[in-house]
Amino acid sequence: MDNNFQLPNKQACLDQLTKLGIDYIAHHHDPVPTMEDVVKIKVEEGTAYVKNLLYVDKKSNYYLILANNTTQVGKLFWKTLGLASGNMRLSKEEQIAEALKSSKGNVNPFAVANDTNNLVKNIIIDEELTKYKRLALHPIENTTTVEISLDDLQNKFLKILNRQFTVLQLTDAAAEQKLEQQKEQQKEQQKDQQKDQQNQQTLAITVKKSDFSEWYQQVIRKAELIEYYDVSGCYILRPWAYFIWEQIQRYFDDLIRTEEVENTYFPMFLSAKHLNKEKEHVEGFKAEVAWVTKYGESDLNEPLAIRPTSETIMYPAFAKWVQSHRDLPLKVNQWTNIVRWEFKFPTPFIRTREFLWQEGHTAHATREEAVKQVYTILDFYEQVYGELLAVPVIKGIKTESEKFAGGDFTTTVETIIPQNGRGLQGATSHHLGQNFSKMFEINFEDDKKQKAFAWQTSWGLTTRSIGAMIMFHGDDKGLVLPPRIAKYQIVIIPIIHKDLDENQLNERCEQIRQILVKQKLRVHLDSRDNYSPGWKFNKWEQKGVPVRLEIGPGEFKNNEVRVVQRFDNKKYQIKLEELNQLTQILDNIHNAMLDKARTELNQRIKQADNWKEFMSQLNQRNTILTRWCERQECEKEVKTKSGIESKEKDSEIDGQVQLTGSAKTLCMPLKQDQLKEGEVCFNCGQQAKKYVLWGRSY
Ligand code: 87F
Repeated sequence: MDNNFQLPNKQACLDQLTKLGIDYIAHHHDPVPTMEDVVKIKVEEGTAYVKNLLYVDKKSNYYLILANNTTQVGKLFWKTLGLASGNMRLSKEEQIAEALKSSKGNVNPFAVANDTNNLVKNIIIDEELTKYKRLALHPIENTTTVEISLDDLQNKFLKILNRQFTVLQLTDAAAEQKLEQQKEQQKEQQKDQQKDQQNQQTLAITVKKSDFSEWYQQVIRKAELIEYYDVSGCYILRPWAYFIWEQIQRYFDDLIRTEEVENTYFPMFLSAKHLNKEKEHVEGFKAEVAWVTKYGESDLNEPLAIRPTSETIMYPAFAKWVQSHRDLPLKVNQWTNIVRWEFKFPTPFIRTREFLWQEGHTAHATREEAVKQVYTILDFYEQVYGELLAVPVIKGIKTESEKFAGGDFTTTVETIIPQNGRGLQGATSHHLGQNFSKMFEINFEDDKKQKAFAWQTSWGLTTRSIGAMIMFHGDDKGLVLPPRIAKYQIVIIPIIHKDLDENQLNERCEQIRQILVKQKLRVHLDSRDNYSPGWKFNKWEQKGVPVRLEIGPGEFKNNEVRVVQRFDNKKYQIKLEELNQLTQILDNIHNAMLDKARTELNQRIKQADNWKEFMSQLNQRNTILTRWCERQECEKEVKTKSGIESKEKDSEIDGQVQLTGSAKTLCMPLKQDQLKEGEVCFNCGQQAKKYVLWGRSY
């Protein structure tokens, strides 16, 4: 018998069935392209409606599946075939044509006769179908249905084509169900996780600011400033925090540009030889220097230090650049990261092993010029803190024991964290004298052709400043940002209401946003519809956005917005025509925040005339301004004695061990009251020379 026939149409197929001696019942009807149509055709008792599915994998192997109408082809089925269900696709029109010379809605087992290229690798029969007397199938075209037995299909039709089929259980109902359940469970879990994450973000801070160190940890994470990292003492600065740093950079760059300081970049590595060039000043810091000792699997010939500061990196180049007095002043600044491997307990922003800073270095022809530079920069630092971060500082000079050992004198901006009365060094500006220029031979010919050493300054401000700002202004609800550093100064929140058309409301909000953007304000419209207004209020409060604008039905109707100020929770309406007041409102907020902070700082400064008063104030978490003899031995004695007598021992403070209970000098404030004849040091009774501020410190 001819076993190499093709079946181009219905008639050829029916003829072939007769030829093969297959006993069939035929029904002629309109086309039935879908199973919905198919089941409407009346068939004999015990005849199964058959779903014909042609699958194809990525390698163009075809799988023809004859399934009972009610059977779902499960994922497990492909697994039992040793195939990945993910690779299987139902064939498209062109593929059906390619394999079976047939079309969608006309897939049937007779068309296998047309698969002359043997693309159909497997014909699979649903085990369910073995329970039926006959199968209802289309002879090539779906305008006819024939009922034939599975046996005939197998032994008379497919056999002659040299094709075999496999009977398989297409679904393991129980297993499939389990799989479905697992999927459902996974979905639920994912949902829960998402919710958890949302909650994590919005869930209120669980402690009050009075529980200070726990509060701080929660604020920096919930405000999305910091993410933890798996190297101790290193933290991820998230965009919300990095924006603040960028604002500081912009502001300070503008200031130093007025002084003709130029930005630059020096390498981060330095050799031991370089580092030790100026041994004296490095000695005290040596333990904190981090080294690179390997590349790949090999040792470096010469280990390289990672910059802890850049004096010894920069000054050899300075020596080359400075030849004549005309090369002076030389003023450079760089924004970099710094690594100091500290072993004290780390606190994000405040004390970290890697941090960001700017370091400025200048060289001048005269001492006066250098000293002037030192104080100009100190003023700039005061401005960064006051004008940008709304943090008040005290300008002062470090005592001999607290100054940068490499320099002549160190000026500083100090602040005091009101919550615990701890001093925090905000930035330092050093007069280096000629110490480094002599060491590195930074010299020049002066106008009288005499060789002279340059007078130098160096100064630095770090990401610690952000920590001070958080500590000052944050409250029980979270972060409170002063407007000039906030990524979003204003957030607009539409309050959807049934009496208000949502599109109109959103349009109004967008108009308001645009008006404010034109005023150069940083505005965000939070129109997400998957969060409630209440959720958004909390979220943006936690992140510290200075002003929230609410627009609900009342505001919409009256052409108003509701203003809510973050720092004092003041709420009021303003008219749309008054939106231009917002710049002023933000300025007022800044000023009010700074005023409040200054009051709080001042409350932490007490005076003491004797030891008893001194210790009493220290134990009430204050800093203390005293008359002082300016002797280093006396300073040391105060430090030791206060440590011993301190009620707050190391381990008790804020639940952290990093801070000592002893008091040290923070600075000698630039603003000094005149000392009167005969006034003496609070500690030793010798003649007083200066007022000095003492405190526990970070
Ligand atoms: C740690 C390791 C090695 C501070 C260090 O303040 C060296 C040092 O020299 C070090 N920690 N210092 C003092 C940095 C002085 C000075 N440098 C320029 C500044 C501001 C920027």
